Amino acid sequence: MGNYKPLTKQEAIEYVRAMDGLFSDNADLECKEIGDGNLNLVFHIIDKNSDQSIIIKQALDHVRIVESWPLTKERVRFEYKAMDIQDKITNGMVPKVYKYDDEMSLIVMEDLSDMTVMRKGLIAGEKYPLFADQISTFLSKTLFYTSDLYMDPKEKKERVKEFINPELCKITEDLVFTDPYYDAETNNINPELRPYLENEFWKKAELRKEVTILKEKFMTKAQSLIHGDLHTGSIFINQEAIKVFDTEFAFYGPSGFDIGAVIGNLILNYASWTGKKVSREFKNDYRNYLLDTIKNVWNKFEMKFRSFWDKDAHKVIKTVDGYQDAYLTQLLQDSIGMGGCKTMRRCIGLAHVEDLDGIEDLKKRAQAQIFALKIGEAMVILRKELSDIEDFIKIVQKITDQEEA
Ligand code: SR1
Ligand code: MG
Repeated sequence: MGNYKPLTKQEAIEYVRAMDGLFSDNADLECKEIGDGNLNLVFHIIDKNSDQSIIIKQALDHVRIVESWPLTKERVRFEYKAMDIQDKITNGMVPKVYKYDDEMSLIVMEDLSDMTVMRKGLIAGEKYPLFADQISTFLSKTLFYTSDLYMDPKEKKERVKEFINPELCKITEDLVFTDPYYDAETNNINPELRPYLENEFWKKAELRKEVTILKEKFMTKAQSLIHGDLHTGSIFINQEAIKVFDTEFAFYGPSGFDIGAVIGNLILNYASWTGKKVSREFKNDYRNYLLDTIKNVWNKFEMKFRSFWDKDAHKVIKTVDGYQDAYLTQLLQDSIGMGGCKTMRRCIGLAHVEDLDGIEDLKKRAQAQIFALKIGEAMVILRKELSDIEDFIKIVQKITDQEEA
């Protein structure tokens, strides 16, 4: 890592100019630093002559949003390796990589800015009818084909070793599974939400216990190679396709964490409409769309996962009566429970989401946050009672009816 230095915009241009075959010699390159995430630098470089463009993502040696928080740059290696595996398994559902530079801790990759970051699309009230089918393909393929159901056990354990990603896991252990459930210093709290947290939320001993049980599962269940941060800000989308990016949190963890991230982030958007100036008709229609999407994500995921199992699982696994059903019920419960934690952390913890923080009136924001917290809590507490996704949808509808009454 001897020659590492964070690039300036000019150095980013020089870097890609020196890459063979990327831009032509007479390219008129312009660079903008467009990183709006929590951790990294992101350079967008365009050739004004041809409109051809690329992205450089470079790790800093600290958390971008908290300069005093050091972080190893090796996360780029995890991201690159996981992208490579996901690319092969899903046949191109991640951005194309043009170069990985270990020394500079950067990846040069396909520019997908003609697509939309899904979170922004949902905030704008866009609908994506193909999303459930697309993300269920990504999830079922990556989670099945990296698991012990399919892989040679020795190779799988090599992979587990290769993907030991302690620093990024620690961020999740703290920010998703620990800090939001007490008055931790790292939390980022809307003052209008604080009374609810102090008087009610932080007194919920059962909730804190169940979240800690899920945290243990996150720390110990090396089930599949998971993306590790699959929120709607990690998905580029348009009406035809999705591309999943930002894989630096990848490690061998519980499959339900990825499925839960998708569901939890759809729930965050669902809750956010409480604080927005939209008609009741729009709100109901859009919320129904979000619940249908959640239902379809799970049902399509389950159908595809079962078909991969029937086709490609180890022979002996296929002969165990009832194992497939038991596996999928457990996975549904893990997904909803972990999705609940992902929902709650974005209301209280360090890193929030624009769906809720875009509500400027802090009282209204608190109302939407409390609604999200109630759904998140139910996801954790009631997860063990779920036998299909319809059970979960009914829980959300019930909490919504109480909210609207
Ligand atoms: C300090 S990093 C905060 C969050 O940003 C990433 O997107 C992850 O969600 C992480 O928890
Ligand atoms: Mg990220």
